[in-house]
Amino acid sequence: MTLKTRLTTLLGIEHPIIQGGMAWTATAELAGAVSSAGGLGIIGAGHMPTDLLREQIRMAKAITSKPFGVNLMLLTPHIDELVQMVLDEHVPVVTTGAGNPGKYMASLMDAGIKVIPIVPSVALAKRMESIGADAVIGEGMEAGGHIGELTTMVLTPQLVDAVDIPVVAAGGIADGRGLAAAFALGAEGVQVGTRFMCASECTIHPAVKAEVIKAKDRDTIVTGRSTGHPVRVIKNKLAREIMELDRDNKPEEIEALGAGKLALAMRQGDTAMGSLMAGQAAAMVTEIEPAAEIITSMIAEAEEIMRTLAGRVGA
Ligand code: TUI
Repeated sequence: MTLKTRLTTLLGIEHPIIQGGMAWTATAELAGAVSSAGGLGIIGAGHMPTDLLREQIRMAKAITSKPFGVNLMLLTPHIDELVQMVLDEHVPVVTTGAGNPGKYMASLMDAGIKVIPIVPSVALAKRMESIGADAVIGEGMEAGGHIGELTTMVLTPQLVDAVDIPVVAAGGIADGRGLAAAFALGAEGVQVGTRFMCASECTIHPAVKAEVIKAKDRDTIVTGRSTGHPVRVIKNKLAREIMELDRDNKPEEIEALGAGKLALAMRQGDTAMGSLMAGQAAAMVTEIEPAAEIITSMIAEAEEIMRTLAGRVGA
């Protein structure tokens, strides 16, 4: 048994696993390792300056001959410039987050780039399909970082019913059980973020990897609801301060306090005052291991589950 779907065919990849495009976290080293291992590696552009993202794209091309992608975070002020550079560099795949990529869809498609928007709702998925998206990633609120309202369990099947393009499930998926469950819901692939934070090739500060490994079931919380951009993080001093501002309904102060804090965590290793964006699945991440191990073990485990379940049917 192999896990081939319309998604693996669309992207020309071996395994239906997309790595989350985490800002300040998903660098060329990680993306290259994931793509080389047969998944789809993604460079997280976040607020990266255009020249730095270009360098990252070229580094990924040097690391792997396989397809990889870039995640464009649509709230970034210089997004127009990033899109132009991604077009110039002929990046094979673009995923988008934190907004509606409608404005960029035609130019990306014309350049032959596969576009896979991340969506938190059925309505946005339908809109994306209607303007030519190649697939959608439905991200449940179990995920880390900026999230929507729905859980992966209820969002995924509704997306599968609503659109004809492939649906990728994201949020809370960190092992082969999650992968098999996503397939049961009708998804044709998964996006995995938090577990790849602890890939050996992930260049985030080791102190953050230690926090992910230490995290237990209730150690992430959603902060910043009052800003309209709720963000899931591992609880720390910063998160508690933001929660307090949330309670007092002070969104401007949250924006000010939050600025630069993701880089402070991921690059500097400040686990107290940095933003430890990670999903609920942090509780299921127990070790640092190569990206290839993560992928092959997830696939083997999912295949074993599917074989077992198939054997049970009619028994
Ligand atoms: O984008 C993410 N996760 C992120 S982005 C990020 S950087 C950031 N930092 C502080 C505040 C806000 C962002 C950290 N983590 N995941 C994909 C995702 N996209 N989740 C939810 C959405 C989304 C939300 C609304 C996508 C589209 C959308 O559309 C609204 C509209 O315009 O219809």
